[in-house]
Amino acid sequence: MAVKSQSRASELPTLERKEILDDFRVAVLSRHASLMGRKEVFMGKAKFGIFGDGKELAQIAMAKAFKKGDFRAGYYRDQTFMMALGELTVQQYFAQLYAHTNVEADPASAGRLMNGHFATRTIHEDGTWKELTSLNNSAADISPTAAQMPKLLGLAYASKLFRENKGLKNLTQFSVNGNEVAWGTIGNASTSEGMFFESINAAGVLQVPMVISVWDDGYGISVPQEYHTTKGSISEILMGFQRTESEKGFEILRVKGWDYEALLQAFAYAGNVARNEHVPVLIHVDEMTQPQGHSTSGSHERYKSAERLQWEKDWDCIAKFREYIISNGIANADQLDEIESEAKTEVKRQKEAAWNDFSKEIKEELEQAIQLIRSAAEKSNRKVVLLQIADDLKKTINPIRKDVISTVRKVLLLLRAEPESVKGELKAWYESQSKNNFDRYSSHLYTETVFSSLKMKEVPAQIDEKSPMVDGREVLQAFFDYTLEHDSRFFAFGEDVGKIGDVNQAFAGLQAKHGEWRVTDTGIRECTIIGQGIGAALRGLRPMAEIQYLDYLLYGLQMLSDDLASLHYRTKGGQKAPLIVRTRGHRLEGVWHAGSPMGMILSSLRGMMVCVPRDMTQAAGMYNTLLKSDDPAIVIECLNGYRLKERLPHNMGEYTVALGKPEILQQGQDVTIVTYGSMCRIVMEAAAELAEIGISVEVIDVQTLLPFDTYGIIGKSIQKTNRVIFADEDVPGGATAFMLQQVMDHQDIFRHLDSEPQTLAAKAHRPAYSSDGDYFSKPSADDVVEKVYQMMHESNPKKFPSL
Ligand SMILES: Cc1ncc(C[n+]2csc(CCOP(=O)(O)OP(=O)(O)O)c2C)c(N)n1
Ligand SMILES: [Mg+2]
Repeated sequence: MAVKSQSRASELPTLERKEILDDFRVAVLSRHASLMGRKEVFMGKAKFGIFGDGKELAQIAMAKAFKKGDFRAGYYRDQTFMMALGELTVQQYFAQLYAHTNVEADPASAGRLMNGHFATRTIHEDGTWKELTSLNNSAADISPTAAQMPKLLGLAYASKLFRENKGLKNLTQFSVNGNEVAWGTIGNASTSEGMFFESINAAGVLQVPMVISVWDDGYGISVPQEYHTTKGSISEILMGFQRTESEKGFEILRVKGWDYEALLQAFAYAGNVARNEHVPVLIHVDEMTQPQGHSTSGSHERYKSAERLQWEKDWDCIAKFREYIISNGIANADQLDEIESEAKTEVKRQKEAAWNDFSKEIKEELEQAIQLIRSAAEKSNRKVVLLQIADDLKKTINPIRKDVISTVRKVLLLLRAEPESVKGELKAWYESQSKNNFDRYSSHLYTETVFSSLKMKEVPAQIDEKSPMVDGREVLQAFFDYTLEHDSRFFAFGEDVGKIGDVNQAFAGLQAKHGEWRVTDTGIRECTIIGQGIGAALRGLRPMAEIQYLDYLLYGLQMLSDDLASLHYRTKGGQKAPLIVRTRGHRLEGVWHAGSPMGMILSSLRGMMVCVPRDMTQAAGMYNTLLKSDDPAIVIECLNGYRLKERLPHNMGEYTVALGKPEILQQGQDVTIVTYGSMCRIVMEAAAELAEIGISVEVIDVQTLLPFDTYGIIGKSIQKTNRVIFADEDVPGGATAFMLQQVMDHQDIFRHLDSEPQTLAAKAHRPAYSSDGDYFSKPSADDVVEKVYQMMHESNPKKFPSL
C-alpha cells in the first residue's frame, strides 16, 4: 500500500475501555437486530429482509470518523453505521421492516421502502432546509447496485464549491468552509457497475472529499469474486488512481473487516485526508462475512462451500472483536456475554414496540370496518352474508390494510342496490380512509409546500416593439448572466459549458465574467453529471446540469428515474434536491442528434417537471420559475432555435412562465392542434396553409408535459372546435398518446367530440440523417395539413373532397 502504516498509526485515537465496550454493545445490538429481523420475515410479519450482519465493525469505525455536517450515501448493509451515529433506533429499524407508514416510526421512508434503505430528514415539514452543518446527514438510499455513487460524487463536490467559491461563504447552514466529507459505501460485487468506475474517475479529476468504502464479503448474492473483479481485488486494480508526490489522485487503503484497530486507523486517516486536503479516498474493507447469507430470499448454504462457511464463522468480525477485547484484558468473556444478553433483550423490546405500534393502527382500522359492516348488516337484506364477511375479516391473522380495505370495497359492491341509510356510514368511512391511504402511499410525488413550482407567481415577459431582436441563444445568455449575478447558489456545468459557454453559446463569456466555479466544464460522463447535480442540490445549492443533447440523456436517465424523480416521494417529503437538467432536442438531423423521446421521459420521470419550451424566451421564463421553487425538472430546449430571432424581454430575470399552463398560439374554429417544442412552428406554418383553404385551426402549445394543462385550456378549446389532433416528433404511442390520455381522463372531452381524436407523430424509427431524412421521418407541415384536411373531409366530404 502506498500509505505507510506508520503514518496511519498516528491517527489512532487513544481508546478508553468504555468506548471499546460501547462499540461492542452497538455491534451486538445491530447483530441481534439482523438475526431477529430474519426471523420476523420467516414468521410472515414482514415481506423481505436484508441485513447488515458481518459488516458491523467497519461501520463503527466509519461512524467515529464521521462528523456533523458530513453526508453518507450508501447501501442496504449500513444499519450499524446509522445506529452507531444515533440516527437509527432498533425500533425504527423494525418499523421499516414492517412497512410502518408513519414518518415518526420510519423517518427514512415512512414505510415506502424495503428495509435497509437509510436516510435522515434534511428539510422541515414546511420545506425549508434544516441546519445541515449541525446534523449527521444521510442521503436517501436506493436499491439499484452502485447507484449511490453518482450522487456521492455530488455530495462531495458541494464541499469543493463551498470551499472554493467565495460567494457561498455566508451559507453556513450548509457548510463550514467545505469541511464536510461525503462517505460512500458499496458492496464488492457492485463495483463492477459502470457508474462506480465513472464516479471514481470523476472524483479523482475533481479532487473532492469523498471516502468510498467497499464492503468486500467475496460475493454478490451467489456469485463469487472471480466473476466480478479483475484480479479479484478492487483496490489492486484501482492502484493506478493512487496519488503520488507529483500527481493528484486517490488515497487507497486496504484493511480487514474484522481488525478493529486497523479499521479505526484507516477511517480516521481517510477522514482527515479527505476533510483537510480534499483528496478522495478508497477504503477496501476485505474479509467481511455474511453470517445469514445475502437476504431472506435464499440461503447461502446453496452456493458456499463448507470451508467457506466455516471460514465465515471463524472470521466473523464480532467473534474477532471479542477475542481482541479479551486478549487485551479490556473485559472478560462473562462481561461480554452480559453486554450481549442485554443487547438481545433490548432488541427484543424495541422490535415488539415497533410491531405493536405498527399493528395497532391496522387493528383499529379493522375493528372500525367490522363495526360498520355489522351495523350495515343489521339494516341490509344481505345480513347473513355481511355478518359472515365481518367474521372472516375478524379472523385474519396479522391483518394488513389491504385485507380491511378490500373487504370494505367488496361489501360496498354487494350493497350497490341498497339505500344510503344502509351503506352511507361505511361509504363515508371508506372515503376518509382513501384520503389517509393516499397520504400514506401516494403523497409527496411533487413539492407540497409554498416552494411548489405550481405556486410561483406568474410575471409576464415585457416585450414591445422596442425590445431588440436577438438570437434565441442571447435571450438565454441574458437570463443566465442575470441569475449568476443574483443567486450565488446557482451554477451550471456540463460538457463544453465552461470555456466556450456550451455548444450553442448560451453561456458564452459567462465563465470569464463569473468564474470557473459558476460555469464549469466537465468530462464526458452524463451519468455522473446528473449525480453531481443531485448531490449538490441535496446540500442546498442550485445546480443546472447540462446534458449536451437529449439523445444522450439515456446515460443519465437511470439516475434521474431511480434517484432524483423518486427522492421526495420515497422520503415522504424528508429530502429535496431541486436540480434542473438542461438539454436540447427535437428537430435537427441525425439518428443520435434529433431525438424527441418524450414518452420515455414521461414514463420514467414522474416526480420531475418536464418542460418543453418552444423558444428561448419561454425557456428562460421556465428556468426562472424553477429556480424560485423546489421541484426537480428537465427542460428540453429546441435544438434548432438558438439562431432564430426573438425579442429580448425588458424584465429579464423577473418574468416567469407558469408551469402546466398551455398557451393558445392561434385562435381557430374547426380543429384544435395540441403540440409543443419545435413542432409549434411547423403546426403554425400548416395552420397558415389551412387558413388559405378555409380551415380554421386553433394551435395550442402545452409548454410543459409534466404538469399537464392544469388549467383545462385544451378541454375548453375542444368544446369550441369539437375536433382535436395531438402532434409531436416522438414515436407513435409516445407523448401524443400521453397528451390524449391526459385530456380524455381529466378534461371530460368525449361528449364534445365530433370526430375521432387523433395523433400525429414521427415514424417509429429514429430520424434518418439529412434534411430529406428529417422530412420523411418526422411530421412535416405537409403531414399536418393532410391530417387536418382528412379530418375535415370525413366530416364534410362535399366541402372538402378527398385529395
Ligand atoms: C442494478 C441492479 N442489479 C441487480 C440488483 C440485484 N442485487 C441486489 S444486491 C445484489 C448483489 C450485490 O452484491 P455486493 O455489491 O457484493 O453487496 P453485498 O450484498 O454482498 O453486500 C444484486 C445482484 C440490483 N439491486 N441492482
Ligand atoms: Mg458482496
